[in-house]
Amino acid sequence: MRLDVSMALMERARKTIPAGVNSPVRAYLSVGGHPPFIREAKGATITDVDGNTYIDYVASWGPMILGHAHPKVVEALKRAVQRGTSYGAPTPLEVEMAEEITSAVPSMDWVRMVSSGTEATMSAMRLARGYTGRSKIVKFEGCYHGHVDSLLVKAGSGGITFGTPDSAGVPEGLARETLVAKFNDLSSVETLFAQYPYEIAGVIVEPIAGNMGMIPPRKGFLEGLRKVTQQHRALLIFDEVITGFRVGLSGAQGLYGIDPDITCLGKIIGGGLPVGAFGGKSDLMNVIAPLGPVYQAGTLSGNPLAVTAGLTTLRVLKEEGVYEQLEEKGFYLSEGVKDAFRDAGISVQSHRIGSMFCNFFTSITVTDYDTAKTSDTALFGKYFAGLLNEGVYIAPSQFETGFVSLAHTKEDLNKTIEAVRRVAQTL
Ligand code: HOZ
Repeated sequence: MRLDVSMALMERARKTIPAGVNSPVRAYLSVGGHPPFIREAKGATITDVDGNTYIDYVASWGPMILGHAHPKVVEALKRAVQRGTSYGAPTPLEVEMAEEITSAVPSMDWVRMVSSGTEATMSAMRLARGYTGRSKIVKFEGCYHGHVDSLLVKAGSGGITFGTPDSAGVPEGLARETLVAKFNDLSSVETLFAQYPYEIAGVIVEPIAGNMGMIPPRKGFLEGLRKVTQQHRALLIFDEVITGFRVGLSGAQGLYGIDPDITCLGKIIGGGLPVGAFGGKSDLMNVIAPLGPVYQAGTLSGNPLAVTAGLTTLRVLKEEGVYEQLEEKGFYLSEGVKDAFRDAGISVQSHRIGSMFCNFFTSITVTDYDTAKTSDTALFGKYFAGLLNEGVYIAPSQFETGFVSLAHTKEDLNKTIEAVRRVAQTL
């Protein structure tokens, strides 16, 4: 595969953009090789500037659940763009969006739109602190909630990929307000509540961890979080930026039957345009400005294009049988990949929930940050490079999640399984 044009672009990009990329994992520093620069995407595939086409399982890190350039989304956007791109004023569309979200996610009576997942978690924390009058937040090792100062402590995604889970530039005083517990280990949370009984404003968690690879919650873990936060009058914040509308219409909270106090959304609700949202019960959201003292605002919040793409996406997702299809495709791919690794004699921990998946190159059961880190990242790098060369595009880091979309056909999945089979034999 030739990447000449991409390589030339990277050389040019490095002169004006740090590492040539606008988000660290895209630089391929942990897997080696050269990132293809993408020219266009359609359905389940993306095509780079050298003309190579790949079956895409990154899906823009989650949003493209319908596949790329879905005809309904494209049509809706074409119509919307002619009506202007931003007004900085209320629109009928954002009311529809709020109605769609709150009817799908029962724990959310009210929702505020923002422009990214990072803004959603940042605002959710401020809300938790403003509502409770407390300052400490509990997060989990390896969970990533965007690049919010207080949450870049033991962070997943690029943090774990590049060995910088605790970012520089976060004042010590702020980092001290973040307490870190172990994912899937309720006792580590109880210990923190015992240590700081009246100081914890909230516990923020990705109910299905998706930024240290994909790790499902253990049975009872989320229920336990719900209980312990209620006992201590702290708020439970679900970061469903990845899982919202991905594992079902009501997200991971619907799947596991837990009502958090605050939910953060992003990715899918923007249909591929920049978006985020946070919300909860009305008595809680009532403290948000201008009704209450917790300030939060944004020029592009509820942007008409982003909301149009998101609304159109949500309406397709509400059609009958959509999540069943995603489940079938996810199952088919994951079983095929597991067989391929088994036949090649490679020990892999294969995780999947619906259309989210991840393979860890380790023989140890992966349940948290420490066990995720037992994965052989050098072997992952070889696997990644092999797949890219075969025309299969997965995230360039062991510590991310793969996504199947509605656009993946049986043929795409079979081609992928065959590619994995060939690559696995070379590892
Ligand atoms: N940290 C993001 C995924 N978890 C990557 C975002 C990007 O590079 O676009």
